[in-house]
Amino acid sequence: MIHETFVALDPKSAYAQAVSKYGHNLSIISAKQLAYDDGIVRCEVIIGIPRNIHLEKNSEIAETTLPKSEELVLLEELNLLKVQLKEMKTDLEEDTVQKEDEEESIVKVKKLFIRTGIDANWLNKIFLSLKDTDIVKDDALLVSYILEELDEIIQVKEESLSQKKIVMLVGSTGVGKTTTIAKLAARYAYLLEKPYKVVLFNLDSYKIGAIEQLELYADIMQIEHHTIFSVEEFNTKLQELKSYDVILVDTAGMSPYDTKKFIRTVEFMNIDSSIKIEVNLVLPATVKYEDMEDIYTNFSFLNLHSLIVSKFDETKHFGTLLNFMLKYHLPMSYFSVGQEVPDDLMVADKEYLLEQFIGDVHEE
Ligand SMILES: Nc1nc2c(ncn2[C@@H]2O[C@H](COP(=O)(O)OP(=O)(O)OP(=O)(O)O)[C@@H](O)[C@H]2O)c(=O)[nH]1
Ligand SMILES: [Mg+2]
Repeated sequence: MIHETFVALDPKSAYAQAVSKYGHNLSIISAKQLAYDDGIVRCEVIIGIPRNIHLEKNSEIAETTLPKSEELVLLEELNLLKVQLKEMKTDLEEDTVQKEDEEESIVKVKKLFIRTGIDANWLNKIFLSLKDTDIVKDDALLVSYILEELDEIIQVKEESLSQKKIVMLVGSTGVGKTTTIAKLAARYAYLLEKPYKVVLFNLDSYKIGAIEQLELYADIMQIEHHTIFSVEEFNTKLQELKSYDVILVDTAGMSPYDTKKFIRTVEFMNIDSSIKIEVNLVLPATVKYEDMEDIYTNFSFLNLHSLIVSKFDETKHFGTLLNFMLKYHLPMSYFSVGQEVPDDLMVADKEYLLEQFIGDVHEE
């Protein structure tokens, strides 16, 4: 692993620079804010890059900085044109499939699925791949095929408590982090085949009442809990509570644009702990399509391990949620299906999600 520092006005932009240079297979080593001599506060993020990728990219950069001959410039332009032509061809082909072989079943099935908010481009690609097959002639077959494709792409992270771990919940404000963490605490401590030793940490000292909210749940369930105010305290407590099986960490709700809170969370994540930290993004099933991308880009900065879908009971429309999974491939771990602690929690289940979705597809 090679370390390289990226500097920007916020951690997200610094991370974006690293991604555009080296791709997605990166680790965040640390992040800090510094006031520069020009009076501007900048964020320095140290990124870990796999050695081979670092070497490959830097030799590419060295090559591209050499003066180019006219011939080379022409060749590059030609290649660019080729790519553009190919894209135009694909678009044309997709259009043709839509217009010409819009057999009745395609038109019908497409209409059903588009109504749910599922990505039309993704659907068109499926229809294109099925061109000239019998599947496109039959509504039921076509619907099953699309569901199978969804089933293949959606990933589930199995529940595993075989190793000690720190489970941290992050997400936008009010999505259900604290409620879900209380449900998880009860599940791990009392509801599985074997009781696990669970402790709750609260990093949220921003919100009025946040400490009391988690304390109340913890007291009722008789689960040890601590409010943590600094990284040092986090480290000390982790050492003291080494014998616990699961350390559940609640964090403050963060708007995806709240740089300060992101940096603070990264500091907690970067402690030198021998115990694995799993960061779970809590995302409501009611997520708006327009917000989806910002949420993912900003929270993915925290090296997400899995997705907890909250407020599953508050909607019957799962198209946007499925788009999120199709696009970002983040495996889901739990569904929060109501306000009741500890009952309203389910281990994530693809079949259940797809059943709910198909209900939405067929709703008149
Ligand atoms: N219907 C429904 N309500 C939920 C669910 N999960 C949480 N809630 C409710 O959503 C509200 C906010 O829940 P919290 O757990 O406080 O959310 P949070 O993410 O911790 O909020 P902040 O700490 O302020 O960011 C509460 O009224 C919860 O009872 C769920 O799965 N379904
Ligand atoms: Mg909370």
